[in-house]
Amino acid sequence: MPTAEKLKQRSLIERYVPVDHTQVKFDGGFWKSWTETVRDVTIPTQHMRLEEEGFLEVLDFDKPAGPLVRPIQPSGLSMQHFFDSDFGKWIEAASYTLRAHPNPDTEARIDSIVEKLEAGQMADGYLNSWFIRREPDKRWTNLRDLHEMYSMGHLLEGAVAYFDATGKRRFLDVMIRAVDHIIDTFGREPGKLRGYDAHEEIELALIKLYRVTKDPRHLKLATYFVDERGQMPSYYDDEARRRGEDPSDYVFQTYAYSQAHMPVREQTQVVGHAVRAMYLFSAMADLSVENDDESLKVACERLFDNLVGRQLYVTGGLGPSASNEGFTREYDLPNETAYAETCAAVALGFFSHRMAQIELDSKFTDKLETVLYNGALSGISRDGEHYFYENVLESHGQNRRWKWHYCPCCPTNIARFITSLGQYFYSTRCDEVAIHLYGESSAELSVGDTLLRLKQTTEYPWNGDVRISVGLDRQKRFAMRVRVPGWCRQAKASVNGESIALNVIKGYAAIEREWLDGDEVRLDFNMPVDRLYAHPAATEDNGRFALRRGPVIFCVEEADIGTEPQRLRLPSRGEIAVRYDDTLLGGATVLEGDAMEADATDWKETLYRTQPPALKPTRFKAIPYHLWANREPGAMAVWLHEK
Ligand code: FUB
Ligand code: ZN
Repeated sequence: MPTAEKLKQRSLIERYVPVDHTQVKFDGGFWKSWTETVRDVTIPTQHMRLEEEGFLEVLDFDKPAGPLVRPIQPSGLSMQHFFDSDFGKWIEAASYTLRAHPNPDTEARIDSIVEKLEAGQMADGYLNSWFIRREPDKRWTNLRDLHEMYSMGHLLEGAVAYFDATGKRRFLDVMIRAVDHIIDTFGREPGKLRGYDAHEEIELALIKLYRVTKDPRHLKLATYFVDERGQMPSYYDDEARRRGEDPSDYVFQTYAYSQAHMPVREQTQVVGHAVRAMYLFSAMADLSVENDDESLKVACERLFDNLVGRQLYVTGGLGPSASNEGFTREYDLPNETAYAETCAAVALGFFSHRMAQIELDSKFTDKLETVLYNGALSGISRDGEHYFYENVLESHGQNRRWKWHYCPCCPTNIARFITSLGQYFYSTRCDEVAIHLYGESSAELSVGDTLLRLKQTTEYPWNGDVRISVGLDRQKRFAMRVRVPGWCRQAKASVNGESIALNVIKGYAAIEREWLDGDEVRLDFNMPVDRLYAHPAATEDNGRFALRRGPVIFCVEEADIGTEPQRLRLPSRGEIAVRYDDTLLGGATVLEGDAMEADATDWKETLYRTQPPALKPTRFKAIPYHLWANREPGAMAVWLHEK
């Protein structure tokens, strides 16, 4: 039997470590304009919104709290309870831009928030603006509904990112004191509360903190929160009784809403609130590595498979229902009423990415890529200052992007995803580098003791031809593990012009050799237009297909065809033309082809009749789903009726 210590060493050796996001630069291609827009437009305008909408006023600890701007909901929660999380996430997103693009103005804004947080922090370390200013006597009395640790978790992630970017410790120290307070308050030791927050988030934040501080107490607390979740009798029942409430009056009726209905290792189906689930699973994946806990890895993989196999929209959106912001029954994937919150897609990106570091399998990175180009990116407009909270797959024109949202959790989430994008491209392990994502970029990474420069030249995702040039100061033997995307059925590769066979294992092919400076790998991922069909149990999609090319899912928008796409019937076979349209929202690939349109001209005032409508020939144009709703209002559909 290997000792625990040996197991720990083994897992640390086997795990892939993602590059730091600053090691990858998007100096051209698809991501250049998105990353610049988010840095130069999204980050400053989000701060403006936080100010305009009074979010930052919650930090005026020296003034009496003003009237509520967000009413209390039936659960007892006001969105104001978690305003801290919004600027915490904004700080995190902004911090990711600072190392490569120092910005004294942004730093000053962050410092001003940190100063206020520090001034408001209670003597025992407690830090949550709502409770400090409004209900100090109620702190830690309702973990089920009120998001105390969710907010602290986002502040903590912000503090770690800001420390990382600037080396300034102040915010980090404030948050370490807050964590010390949580350690004193929660746990299995006598005298402590055996609670955990119903909205997961702090768990993954604590692991980030642990990776900076190496303080085992930080890891222990994260482990405790994950292990304690779902233990019976439920903490939330006891807590409700202590508040004088009947636990059965719980608005959401089941603790599955918070993945707290059973211990996490026993869960087999992804249930409840989608963002919560993805944050929890991300923490579980991290802990499986840090604690070398195979049982958590197994649970994560089972849950991932359930999600992807039965509950995920083709766009990578997840959580179909508004009523619980989450999952319902398996295969319930309504299109027009899809909730598919941007935060949930971003968080699936976090979860998938973590899983890929534990086990190099492109089933994980395929989903990271799907959310990246589709269900998460659709959450932000091309101008970088309008957002979707819900990412429907079909609309009659009623869905428009918001300048800000009543509950603005999504804008800062998509911002932090894009400002830290580089980390998702590569990871390393001993003498190996794994290439997960493709896109025009240049990177500097360390493979073993050697500095490696990788430059990707490509029009990806519009084109599957990727050239990767290798820069080395001295020759070096290592394995380059290249991902062959799951959507690609025909991949070719060459090194320095000589074809090589790709031996693909779990979606990655290793090219191992003595690499020299100037070597070039060429990957050619054949990228046909695919018609995708859904499982028959996903009944809304019966008789329809979705168009995919490479990692991009397409949709048809009324703006391009002058009628509702729901009226079209598309042929199940035949050529669909691919064209790069440089006039479309900064340039994008579009798909075009023949279709039929249900003709209404001879229907007059008739609503129903015994004759089906005549079909008249027309053309269709499909654009990338992530670009929809950036032009005039109109209908849109991802799933298109088949003729
Ligand atoms: O409750 C905090 C955040 O706001 C959740 O993660 C989102 O679903 C939204 O409800
Ligand atoms: Zn959100």
